[in-house]
Amino acid sequence: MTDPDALDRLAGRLRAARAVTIMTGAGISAESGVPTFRGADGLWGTFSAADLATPEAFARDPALVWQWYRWRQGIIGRAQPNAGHLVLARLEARLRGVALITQNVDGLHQRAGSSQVIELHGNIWLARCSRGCGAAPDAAAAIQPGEAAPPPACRCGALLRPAVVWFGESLDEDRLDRAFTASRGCDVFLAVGTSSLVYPAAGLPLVARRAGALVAEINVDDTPLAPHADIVLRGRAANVLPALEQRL
Ligand code: BV8
Ligand code: ZN
Repeated sequence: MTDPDALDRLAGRLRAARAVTIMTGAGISAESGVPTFRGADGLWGTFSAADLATPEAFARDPALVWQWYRWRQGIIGRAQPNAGHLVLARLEARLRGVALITQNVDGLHQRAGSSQVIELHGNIWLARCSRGCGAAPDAAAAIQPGEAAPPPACRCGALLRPAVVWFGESLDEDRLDRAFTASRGCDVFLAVGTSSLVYPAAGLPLVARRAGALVAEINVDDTPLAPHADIVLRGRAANVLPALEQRL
């Protein structure tokens, strides 16, 4: 059971806040049936995200990388936003100055009704040119029936790639700037369902803390962020977020 005093404390600070920044990771989509990256149900058996979510893996075997992303699209396409996603969407209207940053590429926050989502690591439903010819990201090309379909090609002849950020790749500067601005300018920073291992995202709560924000975490397990958080709520996001909303 999550600590009711901690829930009350966080609810009070959220109500009083002029600006609230929320950052989510794979844990918020776990109850929607989307595997997390580092959990026991980790993504895709013998392969790990570190093996496949890299430019090197794509250069070496684009068909395998596309197969992995189509397998994930299949799961995400059948998933529904869960109670945690829905609470965060409602908080936009209930609290002041809400910014939602996500490391997830599943698009479930948008399907839950969140309107301003900063997708730090991109979106699995978009494909872009692997040569960077400037062709607009192509949603249709990213979604082709069956995992075994060959990798889609750009009109310039190069392969299309999933429009996500791989390990060793820089994040989109504009999105990163907006995320840093939201972290520096908030009174409360709430991290939900992230292992706080992947940078630069994992550095954002510390940016908020240095700027004087209250930092809170919702997670089923311990994380490297917990010792730096003012409030730690141990529990599943789909349970803790509704309990928090009831106290607002
Ligand atoms: C970059 C998109 C500049 C693709 C992803 C050494 C030290 C520091 C940094 C580095 C280093 N070596 C390399 C780096 C940089 C590297 C990095 O941080 N590596 C880490 C692993 C050490 N970062 C990068 O490469 C980034 N780029 O830095 O550019 C640069 C350039 C060149 C060279 C160096 C630097 C790019 C990072 C983005 C990678 N792309 N995904 C795709 O999705 O396919 S990362 C991937 O991990 C996902 O985006 C995911 O969102 C992200 C973070 O994982 P989480 O979301 O936290 O998920 P995870 O499974 O880990 O944890 C789930 C959590 O939920 C757990 O805590 C669990 O307890 C909890 N949970 C589970 N169920 C629930 C729950 N909580 C609540 N309720 C539940 N029900
Ligand atoms: Zn192209």
